[in-house]
Amino acid sequence: EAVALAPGAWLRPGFAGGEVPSLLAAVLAVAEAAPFRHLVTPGGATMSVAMTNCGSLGWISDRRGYRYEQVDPLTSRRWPAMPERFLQLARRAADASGFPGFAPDACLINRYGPGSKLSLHQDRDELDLDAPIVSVSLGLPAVFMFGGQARGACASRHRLQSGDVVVWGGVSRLAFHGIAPLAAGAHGLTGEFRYNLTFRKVMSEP
Ligand code: MD5
Ligand code: FE
Repeated sequence: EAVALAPGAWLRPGFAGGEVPSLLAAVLAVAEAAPFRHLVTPGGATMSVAMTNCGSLGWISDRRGYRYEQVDPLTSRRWPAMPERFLQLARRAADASGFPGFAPDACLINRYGPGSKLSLHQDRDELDLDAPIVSVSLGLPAVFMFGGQARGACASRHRLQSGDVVVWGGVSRLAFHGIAPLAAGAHGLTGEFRYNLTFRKVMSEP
């Protein structure tokens, strides 16, 4: 049932299938307290993906750089708590993929509209690089681009559909990756959007 995309990277098609409606409801509740916004990169470009966070830390970007913050700069309040169902799902997926006891302290929520994309990048703003990243796709499908260990060429492409979960650990934790521009469409639950939850362990245990 699980597909190895690369060493340490496990695609679990439909792993969150039955939970998609309740996960979406939780996403919308988070966004009421911490609205989706288009962040600006250090280079001054506005990202096409809209983002928010839940958990004790949230990922942000501005002219000063990329980092995790305890306080949402838009609301000046702490990020909303991570819903219990988010934690349970992320832990269950990590357990099934050989990363027992995953305890994420951050969940970045990405919202893709028509044409939104994420250029090839690495996720390396986290202090704990031994923990995996768990990603959950909701709504419209997207094309995931996997670039491997070197910047530049895209090594493989995979379609990610609603309810799919990917666990990125081991040597894949620092692989280059991105999302191709979202094709316009209409999903029964999310309309014109794709949402992606990425669960991260930012702080290393003392
Ligand atoms: C997405 N989000 O579909 C993706 C899913 C992000 C991001 O890339 O940074 O928000 S997470 C994909 C991921 C994470 C860590 C490692 C690798 C892929 N990888 O090794 O390819 O919105
Ligand atoms: Fe990423």
